[in-house]
Amino acid sequence: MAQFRVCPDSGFYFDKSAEGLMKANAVAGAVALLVAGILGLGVILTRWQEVHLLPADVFYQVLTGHGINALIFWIIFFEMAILYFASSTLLRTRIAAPRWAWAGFVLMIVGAVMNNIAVLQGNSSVMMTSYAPMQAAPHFYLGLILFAVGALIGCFVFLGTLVIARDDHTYEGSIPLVTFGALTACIIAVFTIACGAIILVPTFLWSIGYITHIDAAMYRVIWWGLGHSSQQINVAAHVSVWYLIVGVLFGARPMSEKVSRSAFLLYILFLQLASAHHILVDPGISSEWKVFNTSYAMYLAVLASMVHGLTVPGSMEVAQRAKGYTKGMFEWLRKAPWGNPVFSGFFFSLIIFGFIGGITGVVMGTEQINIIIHNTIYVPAHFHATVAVGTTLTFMALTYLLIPVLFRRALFLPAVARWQPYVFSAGMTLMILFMLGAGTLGVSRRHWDMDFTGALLAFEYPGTAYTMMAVAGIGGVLGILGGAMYLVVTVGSLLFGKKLDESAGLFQSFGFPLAPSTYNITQPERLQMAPKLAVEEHGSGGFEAPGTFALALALLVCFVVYYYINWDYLASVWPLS
Ligand code: HEM
Ligand SMILES: [Cu+2]
Repeated sequence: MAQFRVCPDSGFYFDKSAEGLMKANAVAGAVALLVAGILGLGVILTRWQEVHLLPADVFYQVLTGHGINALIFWIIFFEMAILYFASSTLLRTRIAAPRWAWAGFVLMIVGAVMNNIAVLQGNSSVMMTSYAPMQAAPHFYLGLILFAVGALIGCFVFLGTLVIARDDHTYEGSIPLVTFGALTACIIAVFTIACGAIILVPTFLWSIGYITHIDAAMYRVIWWGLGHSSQQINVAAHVSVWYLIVGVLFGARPMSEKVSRSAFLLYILFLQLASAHHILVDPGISSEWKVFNTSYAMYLAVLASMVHGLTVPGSMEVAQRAKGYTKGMFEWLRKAPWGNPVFSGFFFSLIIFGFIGGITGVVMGTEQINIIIHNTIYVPAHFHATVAVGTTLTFMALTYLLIPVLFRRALFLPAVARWQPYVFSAGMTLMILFMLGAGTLGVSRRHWDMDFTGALLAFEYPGTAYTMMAVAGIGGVLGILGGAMYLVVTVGSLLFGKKLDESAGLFQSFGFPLAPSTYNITQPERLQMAPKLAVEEHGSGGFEAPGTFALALALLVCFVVYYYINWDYLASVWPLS
């Protein structure tokens, strides 16, 4: 029975059932992003002290909803779409157990809606981390548990699909790098969801009264097994998408497959351990463990990201140079398709993830200097560089790539799409940099009132802290505008975009298959192993990506200077001399 179609523009094969799942998950993710964005506006307009939009209780409620919808629901729905794409489309195989995959999707929807209802009802404003002994309504936890079970089913469908592809010999050699990266993400996801179950199931039972006590320290350690590892899923997923995008746009192949694969393995081996930075000031946890985590384990984890940060632009540079863009250090970059949002979105996410997210991450991960900014607004600044620009912007870029290929629609308002990555990156960068500054001055995260109105022990921040939060506010509003542009383009494309396939109607945009005659391929051609790359063959060809090397050195210099500044700052806060 024919069940595959081939996209005439890209050459990607789509299995009929997998295609519907990709669409449905991506659309559900976009809805969560919409909710998160609206709530994010409330958050940032409250933290901008001169505006101070929301009253305290609503602020914490809105912050809870913002964090969960953005970090959990948007990203994980979208990652499910990526898992199905990376397995079934990239390996040219039918998907395993599509009914199970749909059941998982339904569970995820039910869970997400249930959790949002709990937050909306107002007695679950416990933040995304829901630290015990703060207690939320039972359906807050139950929603998260159902969502996680659904996602776990998706992971097993992905693994099953890999097995089918291997048994059917749909590809030669080992699985492609992008699929390998997705596999890493999936393995970490299973670990993550296990931690989530270990801690959230008892917490749920506690909320309905079956368990009398949840140990706060235990909760935090295990919860971060979920909270931190899930960020590694995101990194593994968006790095895989980077490889995909440079492959599609430039025909680039990794500089060295082996090195890139080893770097993915480092994620599995070390990043979970690195979760200690979240509990560095917690009592009851040994110093040895903290020190081990914030030194060796963290460096090995960071090393992996640095390898990808080098080989992704490096492979793009090699491909561009092969096309003749060899003038000077940076012609390959100057002549890149800057007007194509797939490229600009990917490249900005790479740069901001590396320069801002990476550097601040190492600073926060270092036990000694972490103490300067622990629990300040510096922390959300850091992770907006990693997840809101790194992961989210990468997924936005991928969406622009997928709308014609997967949804068979042309982009709606292409001029808006072209500017979207610029507006979003500019706004977020402004917000991030100024929140970093305010955090260094001590401004707390998750804090409704910088003025400490009516507090018994008054405290006054320097005037610059207020100014910085105001500039961050302006940046945040600009970032929200960029997010809104993304949603206008994507939703607009799904509803009104020019049809690239006659049967791509309204329902097809939300998961229904195209006309039966489109699926006219019974078994896609076998995926051939690509010939060896020239750069992999000779031993001493020199470093063929000097521009990338220069960028990497610039990163190193920024890091060293900034690291030194923080140690210096620590010495002045706490005189050692
Ligand atoms: C452009 C839109 C965005 C704006 C203006 C924004 C603004 C903010 C601000 C100001 C905070 C910190 C509040 C505080 O600690 O007092 C925050 C928290 C947070 N944001 Fe965003 N954000 C945006 C997009 C995103 C995205 C895309 C993600 C994830 C993919 C995200 C994930 C989070 C998370 C997880 C928190 C922490 C919530 C908590 O502390 O429990 N945000 N956001
Ligand atoms: Cu972490």
